[in-house]
Parts: sequence; structure tokens; C-alpha cells
Amino acid sequence: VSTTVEVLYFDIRGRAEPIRLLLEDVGVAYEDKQISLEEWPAIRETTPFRRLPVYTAGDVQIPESFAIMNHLGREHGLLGEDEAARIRCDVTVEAWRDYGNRVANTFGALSKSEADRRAFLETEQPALLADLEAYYLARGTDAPYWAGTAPTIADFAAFHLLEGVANQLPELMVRFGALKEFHDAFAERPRIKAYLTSPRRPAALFYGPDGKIYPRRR
Ligand SMILES: N[C@@H](CCC(=O)N[C@@H](CS)C(=O)NCC(=O)O)C(=O)O
Repeated sequence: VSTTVEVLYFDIRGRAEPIRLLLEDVGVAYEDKQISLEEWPAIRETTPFRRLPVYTAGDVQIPESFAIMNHLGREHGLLGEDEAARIRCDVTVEAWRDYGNRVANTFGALSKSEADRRAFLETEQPALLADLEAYYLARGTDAPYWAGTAPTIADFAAFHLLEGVANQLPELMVRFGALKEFHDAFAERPRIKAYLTSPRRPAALFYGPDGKIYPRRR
């Protein structure tokens, strides 16, 4: 008996993208329900926290993107091979989540002034990426993963946010050779590679103040 798996989110990559990447990589068939902002008011009141994404598998409904990631991590053995890897997985997820929230606050729909955006780009973002790269380099293995010698949910979270850097700020990406190496290696995973260029993948990265933000280059 196969359970119907559905990811409900907006028609952008956004907070659903690590979930989509994970499902693609493990080869689970899922329905990717992408709604427009016009459709949202009608759906909003049916969701537990009036937010998306919401994941459904049969009778199981889960809001909160990282509750979904943790659930899928338990199902597919993607939470770390030992306690050291589990700790690194948790730390990596939290650190990239903070980074992602700062990017969203700066460039998203309720984004700040041009001066704040410039300050973020010039100072805060490179500093955050430098810290993340230092953490990645201290992983104590040559394996191209953030936590241990096998993929974890942290890799999907990190890869998604690095996709944003690779697409929008290639000149910043080249300053972080190890992050770029991780990104490029992860992009070569066969199912990830197929997904990245598939029509299934939403073209837009996220919603900015004036509508959807698309990759500068691909
Ligand atoms: N902590 C939540 C945040 C969810 C969230 O902020 N969703 C936004 C889109 S990225 C949303 O649904 N906004 C619509 C609204 O607030 O009306 C998660 O990680 O899933």
C-alpha cells in the first residue's frame, strides 16, 4: 500500500526546498502542491499555524519545515551515524537556519532599506559564511558532508541556501572555496542533479518586496 505524500507550499523554492531536495534524493514520489499568493487566503485558515510548508503523508500532517525535515530524517536515516555526527547535524541545521532567516529578513517580502541590504551583503553575509565555512572545515573527515561520512538533513539545508549564493552572488561564492566544493559535489548527486534542471523545480527563489525573485544565473 503506498501512502500519498504531499508537500504544500508557495510557487517558489523558499522554505519547502530542503524538503523537496530530500524527497528527490531518497526517491520518494510526492505531490508538490505549489500555490500562488492569490490562492493563499483560502488555504491559510486550513493550516495549523497559518503558514506553509505543510507536509502530508496519509493520516500524518506536519507543519513547520524543520519538524518535517526531522521526521523525514528519522524515516530515511539522515540524522547522523553516531552522536558526534548527530550533534554536528543539529548545529549545522540551526546555524544555516539563522543564516536563512537573516537573508529572508533582509531580502524577503518585508525586506529592509537599500542601506540595510548593502550592509548585509558587504559585512554580515560574508562573516556568516566565513563562520559556516570554518565549521564545515572542522568536520574531521574528507567526506563532502556536514555531519559524518554520510548525508544528513543538514546537507539539504546547507545546499539549498548555498544555491541562493551560487545563483545570486557567484562573486561571493568563489571566496568560500570549501563551501563551493560542498555545493558543487552535492549538486552532482544523480537525483539532485536531475531535479535541479527538471521542470518540477520552482523557478523562483523566494518572494521579494515587489514579487518573485529569480536566479540571476543558472
Ligand atoms: N517556522 C516556519 C515558518 C513558516 C513561514 O514563515 N512560512 C511563510 C512562508 S516562507 C508563510 O507561510 N507566510 C504566509 C503568511 O504568513 O501569511 C517553518 O519553518 O515552516
